[in-house]
Amino acid sequence: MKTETRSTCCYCGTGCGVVIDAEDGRITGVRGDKAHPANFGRLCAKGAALADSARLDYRLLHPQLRDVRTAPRRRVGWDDALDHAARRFADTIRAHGPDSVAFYLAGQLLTEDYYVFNKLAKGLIGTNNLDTNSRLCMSSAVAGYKQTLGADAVPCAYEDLDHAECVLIAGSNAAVAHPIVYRRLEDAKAANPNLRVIVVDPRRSETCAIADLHLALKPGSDIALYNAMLHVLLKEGLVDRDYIAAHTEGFAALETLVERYTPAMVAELTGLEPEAIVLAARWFGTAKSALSLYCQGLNQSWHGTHNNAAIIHLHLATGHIGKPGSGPFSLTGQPNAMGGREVGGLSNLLSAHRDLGNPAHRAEMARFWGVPFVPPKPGKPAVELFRALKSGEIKAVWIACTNPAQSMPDVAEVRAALEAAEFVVLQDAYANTDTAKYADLLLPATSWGEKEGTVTNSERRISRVRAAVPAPGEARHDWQIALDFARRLGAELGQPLTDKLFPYTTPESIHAEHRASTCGRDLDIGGLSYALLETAGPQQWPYPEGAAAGKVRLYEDGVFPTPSGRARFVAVEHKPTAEQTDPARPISLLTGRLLEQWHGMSRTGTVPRLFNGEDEPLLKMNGCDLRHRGLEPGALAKVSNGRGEIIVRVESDEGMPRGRAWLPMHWGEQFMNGYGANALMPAATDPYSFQPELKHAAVAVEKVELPWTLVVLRHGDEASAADNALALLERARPLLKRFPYATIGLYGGAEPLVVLRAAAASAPPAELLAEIDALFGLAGDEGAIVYVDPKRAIDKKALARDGRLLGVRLAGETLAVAWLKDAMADDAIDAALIRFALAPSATPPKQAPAHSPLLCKCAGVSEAQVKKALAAGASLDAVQDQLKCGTFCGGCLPELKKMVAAAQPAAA
Ligand SMILES: Nc1nc2c(c(=O)[nH]1)N[C@H]1C(S)=C(S)[C@@H](COP(=O)(O)OP(=O)(O)OC[C@H]3O[C@@H](n4cnc5c(=O)[nH]c(N)nc54)[C@H](O)[C@@H]3O)O[C@H]1N2
Ligand SMILES: Nc1nc2c(c(=O)[nH]1)N[C@H]1C(S)=C(S)[C@@H](COP(=O)(O)OP(=O)(O)OC[C@H]3O[C@@H](n4cnc5c(=O)[nH]c(N)nc54)[C@H](O)[C@@H]3O)O[C@H]1N2
Ligand code: SF4
Ligand SMILES: [Mo]
Repeated sequence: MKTETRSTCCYCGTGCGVVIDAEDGRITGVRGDKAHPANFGRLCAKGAALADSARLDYRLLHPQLRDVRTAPRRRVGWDDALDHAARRFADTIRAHGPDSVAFYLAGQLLTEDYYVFNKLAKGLIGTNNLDTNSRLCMSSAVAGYKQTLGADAVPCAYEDLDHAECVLIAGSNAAVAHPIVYRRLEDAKAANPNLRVIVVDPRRSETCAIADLHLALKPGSDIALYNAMLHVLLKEGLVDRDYIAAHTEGFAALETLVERYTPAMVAELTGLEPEAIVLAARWFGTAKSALSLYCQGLNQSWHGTHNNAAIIHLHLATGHIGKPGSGPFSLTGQPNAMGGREVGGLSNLLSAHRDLGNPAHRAEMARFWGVPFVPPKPGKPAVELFRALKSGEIKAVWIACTNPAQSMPDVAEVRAALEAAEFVVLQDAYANTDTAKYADLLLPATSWGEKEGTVTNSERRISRVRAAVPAPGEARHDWQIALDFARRLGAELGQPLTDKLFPYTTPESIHAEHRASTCGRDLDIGGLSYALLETAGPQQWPYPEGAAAGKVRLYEDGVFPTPSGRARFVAVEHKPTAEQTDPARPISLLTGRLLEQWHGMSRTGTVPRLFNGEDEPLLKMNGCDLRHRGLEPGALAKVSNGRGEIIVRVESDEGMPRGRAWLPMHWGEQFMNGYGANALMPAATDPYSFQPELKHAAVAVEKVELPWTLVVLRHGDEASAADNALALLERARPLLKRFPYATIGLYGGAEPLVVLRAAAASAPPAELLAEIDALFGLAGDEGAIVYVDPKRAIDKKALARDGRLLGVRLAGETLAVAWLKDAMADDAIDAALIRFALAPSATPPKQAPAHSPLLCKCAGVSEAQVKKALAAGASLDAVQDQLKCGTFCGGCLPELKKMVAAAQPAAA
């Protein structure tokens, strides 16, 4: 049976609507939902690949338990698993009190999942030790909004992009991290050529492509820049004195403070030209409407709250808030970063934007839940939570939907904490994350495409998430797992209230309770229901009872949710990064994201074409810095500081100013030998938001001599569950630990390759090569050609069947990879060309068909494929229909139309 299900993309906070096609319980396709107001039918490369990632390889399908750390986990039933967990938690709570246990969750859970966990911890157990990865992500945005505007609410909407005259993008690489928001900005700029875009980012990111002005400030110096912009606005009479007088407080103190932040003084602090600072201020101040878009470049800082406040000040001082095209727009990272905040999913928050520190709020929630009290003691925020786990203050931890062994800063410490813990539960959809090996109990959760609930995107819009296929294996929904555990724990603890506290039978019943908890609050959604979302589609909050629609924009009346009704200016001062470079660690390391990958890659790492941009982690640096270290582009370097070290390949990038380097956060132990970027990042935290500084570390970058190199390129047998590319990759993962440098990944499209890269100081013993050949099905002589030169430690092997090159293992010399990887991915190597695979040459044989560059990243379609279709007479519509190119994000449409025009001049 074929079905069509409307749902929401499970990746970024843009919150794109999708239509899932399924047949006989299998997801067969995903399209953008044309009716969804976030994306109007568009999807980026990750969203476009959702159907390809909807497969069961690597999924966790059954609960697994180990009684002692040293034993392997065994498969158990759900009853055994949850009874065991309830007993362990109850024993710990009885012996050491409620604060000896903790929950660590994620902004990728649905609002309903979150709600049950929050009630379980704060209502049933009586501990506020419930924190989430939003602490690593949005907590400085929360604190920044609350300090200035009085409530944690994004006042803007996507449609403001259409009305803005100036857009200030600060510490956001939207082109990569919020691609459909970026597409909407491109549209706005095309429609209004006078729209000015300023990008504030220490490196020339992909987003700078749309910038009229790029301010490549010194890492961590944002406050100085925004204070200086305010200084210029004041000097040039560009502030709105009436707005300040009518709707704000605290301006006098800030006005005095920014007196010192002259463009000349701030040029020193930021490394920018004074003229550029003045220009940015003038553009922002003279525009009729100004919108700022910001994200982790501001949040992930040990002064992230004040980074946020400093940019919000610019809006308050100019009155660029509460009007079409204006406002401080904090882009949310995860699909439900906002929903988590709504239910109070942080250790200092309570349901519906209530504060744990507020006795009246605690009393309200205790009444609402029907529990005697909500404990007053604040819970531990993420970094402290893991420290307490290491010290033994917290003994048992329940982790759901996040992978802290990779994503937390100073990750060696976090791993030590997980080792030290008495009991670790991990509730994940995938079995192979870096955190999994620390779990005493692994619980299989359903995931995107299988579960029901709601999420809230960056513009406060609540969308439904719907199941298109049944749960795989024994996986259960996150809310069900939390509920079932809560009931058992309540029974263990002899809590008579338990059944009354957890009566839910469906996500809808949980949502109804959450909705009731918001009535009268700033995010009031008393007028929303599943039924309304069904008929009227996604809605923005607030949406109180009786409302006809949600609110597009907040603070239009200039009244703010503070005691005085006025927004507040905060006296914010420049502070450098937590760690300063010095002669021993002279490079300032930045970390962030790639378009095609999502965090620890548990899902995106299963889709070959999402590796076509980068199949190994690349450290980007300025060419001068590389030369200075004797590093050629493509060489291997050790990146280190006092916390750890990793070996990665370097790439020359002239968009990197000297003294800075950039590393993606995606690679962890599943795809490389090493813990990834967070081996290096500091756990320094912001004093208000407790968000750690995941963006900046001081490091040394040195050349490493690992002259012996190895590359394996191997096609999987996609018809075979045991030998497809994903299965091969899984089998080969243990090899990562056998070399000082090693990475593994996928590559290509329909006939994907597994790519293993390794390097060592000298050739390893022959047995290791034999082991690799055996793992990759390259052992034996049938269909194989070999080239061996023992004197130069060169040993190469290629395996072909029926004239098709299936795999190559190059050891000792690997030059051919430069062309061979693409040629194999294109399936362009026939019998006549196979011997070239073993030749020591980085240039392709002239008989080989040329590799065609990708035209459409989202659909993975090359220019050659389009040309071929056009040559056969296809129209634009037919090409799009056949190949799907240009039907997702639309970024390649101009190029595609040009190709159509060139092929069919008459028709065009
Ligand atoms: N493709 C993809 N998209 C994603 C995600 C993903 O994993 N992959 N994750 C989602 C999540 S959870 C989040 S939180 C968002 C993050 O979205 P973004 O914050 O936009 O992405 P990042 O790459 O983390 O960092 C953004 C930029 O901050 C810059 N930056 C670093 N230091 C500073 C500084 O001191 N000042 C300023 N002004 N800029 C600085 C970096 O150079 C980088 O270009 O992305 C979401 N979208
Ligand atoms: N150096 C550095 N570190 C960073 C950042 C950075 O910019 N630089 N960014 C930080 C930020 S902003 C973030 S948000 C974090 C993200 O870090 P994590 O939260 O650790 O990243 P994910 O890989 O998204 O982890 C989500 C996990 O949930 C699982 N999962 C997927 N769907 C479901 C489901 O429906 N239910 C359950 N139970 N599990 C599911 C996935 O398999 C995956 O293991 O990383 C932070 N770490
Ligand atoms: S922009 Fe891409 S990743 Fe983000 S929600 Fe839309 S399709 Fe998903
Ligand atoms: Mo995030």
